[in-house]
Amino acid sequence: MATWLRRTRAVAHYLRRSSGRPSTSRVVLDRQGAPLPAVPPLGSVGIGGAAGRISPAPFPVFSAKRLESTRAEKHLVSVHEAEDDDTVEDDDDDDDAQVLDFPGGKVAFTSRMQFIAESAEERVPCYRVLDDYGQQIENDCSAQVNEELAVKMYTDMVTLQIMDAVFFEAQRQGRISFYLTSMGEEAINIASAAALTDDDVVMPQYREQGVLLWRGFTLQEFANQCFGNKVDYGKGRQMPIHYGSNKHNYFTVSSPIATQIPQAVGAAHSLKMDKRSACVAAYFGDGSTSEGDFHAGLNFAAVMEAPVIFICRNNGWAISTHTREQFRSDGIVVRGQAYGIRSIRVDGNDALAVYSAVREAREMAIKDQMPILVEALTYRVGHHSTSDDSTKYRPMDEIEYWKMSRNPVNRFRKWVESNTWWDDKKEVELRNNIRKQVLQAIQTAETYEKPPLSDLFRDVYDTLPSNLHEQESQLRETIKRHPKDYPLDVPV
Ligand SMILES: Cc1ncc(C[n+]2csc(CCOP(=O)(O)OP(=O)(O)O)c2C)c(N)n1
Repeated sequence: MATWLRRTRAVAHYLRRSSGRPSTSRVVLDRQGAPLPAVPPLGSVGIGGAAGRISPAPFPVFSAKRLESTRAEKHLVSVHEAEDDDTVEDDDDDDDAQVLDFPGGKVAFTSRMQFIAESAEERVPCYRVLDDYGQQIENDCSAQVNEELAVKMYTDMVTLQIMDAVFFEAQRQGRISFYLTSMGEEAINIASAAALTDDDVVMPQYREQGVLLWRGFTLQEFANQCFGNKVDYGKGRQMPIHYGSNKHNYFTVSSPIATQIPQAVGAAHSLKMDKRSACVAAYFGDGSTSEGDFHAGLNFAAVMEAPVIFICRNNGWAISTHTREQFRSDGIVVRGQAYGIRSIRVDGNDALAVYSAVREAREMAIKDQMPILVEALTYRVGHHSTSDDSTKYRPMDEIEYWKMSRNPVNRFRKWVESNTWWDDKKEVELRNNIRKQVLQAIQTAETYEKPPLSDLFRDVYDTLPSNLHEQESQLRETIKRHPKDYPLDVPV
């Protein structure tokens, strides 16, 4: 067998040489899609070779640039070619040195039957910069977070906390129909947003209101959306918390989970075609990774080499489904490599770690035109939404532990304070001030009228089609017949 394989290879190698083709027929394209100089055949460069003179490939260009994730293939190429050059000693019994020239890359043979283990010996470690007490572990932290940035990050984390708490109460008082907090995930929200630029497109799931806050969406705009009043950009046609803003490059939240993932890849591919110096940040939870869209999206991104950062908030729970019931892999991070995507696991409750990981991810996504996966480990401290009571399916002490001991806002505050950029006086002033602003925003939002009934049927088609005309008339008839069943504050 070994002899037959070697002979076959020798014939193929002879044919390649006599046709003048290099033994590596793959052509590499640069980032602009132009072919890079062909890799010369071994032995053609150097003393007496064609050093510095690389002739263009005499055959069509088929394949594109390869990612680092396929570097194993390159390794095998060198083994194979070294053999072709007869620099490797012959050994009839050495099947291990032989390779299968398979579409997509050469694969080494082995005579050892070995299944790949279902999990690695050790879990992928979690990158962090701050210890549990908010002290910086490494002094040479790659993230250059100066006073101005640190204070803005901290104040936005506090604003997010207060907005969530007050809006949650507003729902309990019956003033809005629904709300969903990001409690416990303030660091992922704000620090990842801080690491992006406004040109980067955000495709949110629904627990990323802090990203929009960071970009300048005002408390009033948040309140208008939740109250569905006539100045809400969605004209009251979405449930509360389905924010969106063209101005802030933030796609509207859509409830079916994971749909944003393949969409993000498409958007990233379009940024690539337009040669824009920007990427897409797609946010999602651990539960979303059980959707087919997650897998389709990651594979699509890897193959298209799309500049997208997948930011997975692994918060332990998908409503009442624990991650143990969701997957058996070592979280999400290991799946990146399976799809050929560079990936990192980061402490999602460490604002500095999230900031530096996402900043680096952005740099690589844009410079190297490739997708990156960031798995941020965190915990959903709040209920899933106002429609949920999480104490029914998880222990109170688990919630308390994450709320108190692993609180990302307190931890970041300790670091900001240790730099003498923050103190108790500023803290009290900030919290009072933000609370007043949120309450004011709610009061103002309540004073606006609701959007008119006709808005329900507009904005999808240029001219209203007959079936929507019919539905509108039917609705008006029904309201006339049952006036008590419809809200009085919607202008008919
Ligand atoms: C396609 C689809 N299936 C199911 C649901 C119901 N659902 C809403 S949120 C949610 C849990 C999502 O969990 P995760 O992605 O971990 O995000 P988290 O809420 O923890 O932030 C589910 C199953 C949905 N909205 N869309």
